[in-house]
Amino acid sequence: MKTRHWLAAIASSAAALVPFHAVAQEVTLKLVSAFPENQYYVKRTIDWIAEVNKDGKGVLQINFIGGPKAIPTFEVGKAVQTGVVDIGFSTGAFYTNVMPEADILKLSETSAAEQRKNGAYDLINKIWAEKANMRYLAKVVEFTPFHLYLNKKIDKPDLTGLKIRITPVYREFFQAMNAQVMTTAPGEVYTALERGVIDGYGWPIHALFDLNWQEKTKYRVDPGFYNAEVSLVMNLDKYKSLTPAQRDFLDRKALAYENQNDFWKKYNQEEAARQKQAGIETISFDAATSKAYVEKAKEIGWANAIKASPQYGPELKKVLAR
Ligand code: 173
Repeated sequence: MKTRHWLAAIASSAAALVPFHAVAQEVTLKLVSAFPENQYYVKRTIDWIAEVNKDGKGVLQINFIGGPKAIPTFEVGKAVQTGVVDIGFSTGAFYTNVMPEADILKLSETSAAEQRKNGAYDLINKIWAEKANMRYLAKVVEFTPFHLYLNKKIDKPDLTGLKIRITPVYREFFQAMNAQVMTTAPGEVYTALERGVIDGYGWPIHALFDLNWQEKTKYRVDPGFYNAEVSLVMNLDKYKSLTPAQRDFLDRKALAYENQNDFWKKYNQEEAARQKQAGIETISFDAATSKAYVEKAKEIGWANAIKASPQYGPELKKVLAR
């Protein structure tokens, strides 16, 4: 009896001496960007990381590893899935090699804020967990249409004879207009334009200037279509290994970043004006053709989503489409 008391006393005083809580509580997560480091997206994310690191002392820190020079654009998803890195800053089109569902988020017509409420965010996390071993932390770019940019003039939505740079975002839509397509990471587009290897490319309304593509771009086709999705995704095992306090902190910081998405509305208007100033002409169709163009993009997008994921395509449509 006496001996056991004595042992217990030693054990508890030893525990008191070792501040194991303090040691275990700070974790450092590695983050890599699938977008080139000179993109404004990445600057915003680096600013967010600085905030996280300022407020997260003793709880959670993020270490920015770099962009596609560290891990190539189309490999970032795999790196997150397997835990080579903890967090990826990417878009679904860049990790369809992990699961086809990734590219379906471009079809969102509901906002990220609405998706937090209508079950979409939970469904996304169910799919991302099951099929990609990922936690979808936050969407940080939205309200941003994609456009077709060209160096040869067209007068109707027909891309016969034109070679167009794509990612999975645009593939089926541009092919339906008879384009010859070529997939490249953003980092390779400038050289492809410069060498005349491509006659155009798909890209959001913004961020041309980040990569100097305005120097090599003559036309933007209006209207835009779909809704660019850029997000922070995390290795699920790592996410689960966080303490409740760390997870809560990270969730709150990611949500705060997502809550700034209205920023893109004004920014996109400014970017369109900047394109005009840089001499990029717009190609527009008549009202009926424009309407059919956008509808066709949507129809092809969902048909392909459901074909690629008969299991989750229809479920996603219910919460993403209007
Ligand atoms: O065109 C692309 O590289 C692409 O798919 C994309 C997706 C979201 C934001 C920016 C680009």
